[in-house]
Amino acid sequence: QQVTVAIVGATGAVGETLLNILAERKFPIARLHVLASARSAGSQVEFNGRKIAVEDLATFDPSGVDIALFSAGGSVSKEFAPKFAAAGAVVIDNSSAFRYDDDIPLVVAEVNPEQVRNRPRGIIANPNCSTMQMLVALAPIHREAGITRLNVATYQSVSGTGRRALEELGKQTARLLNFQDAEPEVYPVQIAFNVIPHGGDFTENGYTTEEMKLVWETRKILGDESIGVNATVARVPVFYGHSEAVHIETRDKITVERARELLEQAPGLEIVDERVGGGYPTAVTHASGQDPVYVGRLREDISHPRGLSMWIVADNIRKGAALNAVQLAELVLAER
Ligand code: A2P
Ligand code: 11C
Repeated sequence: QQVTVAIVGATGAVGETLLNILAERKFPIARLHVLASARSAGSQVEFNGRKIAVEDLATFDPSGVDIALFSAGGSVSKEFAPKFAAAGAVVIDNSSAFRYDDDIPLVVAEVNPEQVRNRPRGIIANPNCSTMQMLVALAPIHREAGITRLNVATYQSVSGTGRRALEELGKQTARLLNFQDAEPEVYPVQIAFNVIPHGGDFTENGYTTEEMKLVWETRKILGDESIGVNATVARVPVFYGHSEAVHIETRDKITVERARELLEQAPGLEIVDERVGGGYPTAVTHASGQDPVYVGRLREDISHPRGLSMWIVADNIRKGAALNAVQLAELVLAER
């Protein structure tokens, strides 16, 4: 049965990928509305080889929309997602606007899919990209051995910040290679040829919002408020694909062999773990443009009796955002 779908933020980095993934997965669309701000209303986006005119969200009537995929930032979601839900749509929201509300499910398709049904407000939240990819890998280990604490350092690509950041990295790189100066605009300091230990905004405890998302979202999705999470988020000059060095401590000892066995069976995940040069996943060689979460560098922590270390990489725009949103939409459709 075919449904009416609206994409809010269709001209953005995630919006474009949402359109591609809906087409790739042959999502049963009867009618598609592509929405953005008045700035781009009237321009066109491509869907399945066709051009579709962008409509202005501010004046759009949501009645008749079955599923709305929002990716236009938190303030747009706060204002418009409840209106779409009130008009009868199931909203899948990629922003952080509702993620931490108790009556909003926060769902990774491979980890807690049953939670999509639990949506009294008609809104389902899509997790942040860095939490998403980490939990596809950690959930199977948590179920078996109980993760008590984890340390994660992220290496996040600029596409996570949006289209303007993709342009900034390209332009700065070209200018610097031509001996011109590169004034930062999107990021507080130069991103080309640099690493910036900062994502989101600073909070009172010295961590940034991007770091605290890893804390709050991990606990909510795994349903365990006792897990200790210590995160450092860095932005790196990579276009697509977030990488993460993750160190976990478990309640029960788990060997690297057993962890590999569990991950081999885990959905949405591929292991690339040869202990030779290039025998590990990277953003460019594996993740960019691909659906799976890739895990490599699996090893037992030599400094802790129940510790494991690993390297987790995924395309932040695909599994980290658009793909999971479409998977959630598929779960909603399957209820019908
Ligand atoms: P627009 O093209 O009209 O600015 P990105 O994260 O890649 O920068 O994309 C953000 C997306 O959110 C774009 O599609 C952008 O549309 C959309 N957007 C931003 N602000 C609004 C708004 N106030 N109303 C509707 N869409 C918005
Ligand atoms: C980044 N994770 O890479 C962010 C982008 O909470 O959904 C997505 C922000 C969010 O900057």
